[in-house]
Amino acid sequence: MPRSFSFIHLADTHLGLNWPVIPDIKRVQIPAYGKAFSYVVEKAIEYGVDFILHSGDFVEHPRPTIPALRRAIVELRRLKEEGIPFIVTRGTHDSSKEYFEKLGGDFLTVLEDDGKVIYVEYSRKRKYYDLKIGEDIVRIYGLGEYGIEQRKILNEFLRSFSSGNTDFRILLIHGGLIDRPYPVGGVLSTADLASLYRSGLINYIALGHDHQHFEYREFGIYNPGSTEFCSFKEASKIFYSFKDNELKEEKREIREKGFYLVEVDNGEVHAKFEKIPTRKIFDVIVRFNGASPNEILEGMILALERNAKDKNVILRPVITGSLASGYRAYDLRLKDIQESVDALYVGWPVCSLEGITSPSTITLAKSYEPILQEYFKRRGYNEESSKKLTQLTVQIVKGLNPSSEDKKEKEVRKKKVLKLIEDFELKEVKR
Ligand SMILES: [Mn+2]
Repeated sequence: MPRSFSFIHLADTHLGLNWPVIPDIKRVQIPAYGKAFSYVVEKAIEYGVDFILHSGDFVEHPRPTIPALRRAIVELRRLKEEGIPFIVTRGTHDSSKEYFEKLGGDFLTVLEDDGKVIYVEYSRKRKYYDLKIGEDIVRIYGLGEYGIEQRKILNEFLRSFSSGNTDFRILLIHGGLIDRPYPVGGVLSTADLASLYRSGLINYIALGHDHQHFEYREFGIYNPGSTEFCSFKEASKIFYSFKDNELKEEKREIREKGFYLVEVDNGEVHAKFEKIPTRKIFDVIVRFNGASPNEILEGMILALERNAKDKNVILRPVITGSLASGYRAYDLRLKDIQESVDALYVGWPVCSLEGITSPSTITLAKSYEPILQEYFKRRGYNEESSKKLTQLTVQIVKGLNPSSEDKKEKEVRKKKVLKLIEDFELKEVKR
C-alpha cells in the first residue's frame, strides 16, 4: 500500500503560441503562454510536490521558436534544481508530421537528452518510468497522440500490460473522448478508460489534448485542459438580449484555466483543480429580434463597452437572433463594431442570424464587380475592356467554385474554365 505523495498534472501549455495575432511587436502574445507555464512551475516548487506530469502539447511547434525554447529551458532548469522530475508524453504539436523531420526524434527527445524531462511514450524504448518515492514505486506510462489509431494502440498497450512490482500506476494519454459535448478528434470513449480504472490496472488517468477542463472522478479520469486560452472556442461566454434599445444580460458561462494538484494518501486520490491567472477572453453574444443594421451596431457597442472596462480583455462580438426584413447580412457594419471599443484585441464579429444563409458565389461576385471594374480602369484599361476583364474574372471564380463535391463535375468545370481563358480575346482588351 502506498503511503503518501503528491504531484501536479498539467497539459497543453503550447509554449510559443501567439494567439491572437496582434500586428504590433510590443503586444505579441507569446509570453502569455510562458507565464502560465511559469506559474505552474512556481506552484510545484511552493507545494514541494514529488513530481510533475504533462500530458502533451508542451510546445506549439515541433521545432520550437526561440522564445519557446528559452522558456522551456529556464523553467525546466528551476525544476531540476529543486529535484522535481518532469514526466511528459508526446502531443499533437510536439513532433513533426514531416517524414524526414522524424529522424533523430522530436523536441522532447532533445530535452530528455539534456536530462530536463523524462519522456515516456509507448512507441519508444522508454514506455514507462518507475519513480521511487520512499518505499513506494509509482509507475507512469505514456500513450501519446495516435489520431484515429488511438484505440488500436490502447488495445496493444493492454495486451502487453504488466504492472510489475508497483504500488501506484498512472497513464498519460494525449487524446480526446468521443462522448464529450465537443469532441476534438477523439476515438476513445469514457467507457474505454473507465474500465482501466475499475479493473485496478491504472489508478490515475492523466488526459491531455481537449483544451476544455473536465473530469470523471468516479472513473479516475482527469483532463486539466490548456494552461492558457488558445482560441475563441475556449472563451467565456456572456449572453445578452437587445430589445427596445435596452441591453439585458441573460447568463454567463465563465471558463477558467488551471492544473491539478493531486495528493495520494494510502492509495486514495485527492485531486484539486487550481486556477491559473490567465488573460480574459470573452465571446460577447447579443440576441436581436428583427433589428436594423443600425440597431445591431448600437446593441453590439453597448455590450462590448460593458466588457471593455478592463482594457486588457480579448473580445469577440457574436450577433444572433434576426435581422429586420429587407436587410442582408452584408448590410451589417461589422468593421464599425470591431473598431468600436478599446481592448487588447477585438476579433472579427461572428454573425449567426436566423434565416440568413451565407451569400452565394453569384451575389458575392456581383458585389465584387464594381471593385474589379474600378481596379482594371485604374490599371489603364478602357471602360469596355475593364468590363470584359471583370466578366472573365467573375466567370473564373464561379467556375472554380462548384457547389458539388462530385469529382467528375469538378473536372468538367475545370475544363470549361480553361476553355474560357483560351477563348478570351486578349487582342480586344485595350489600354
Ligand atoms: Mn493542444
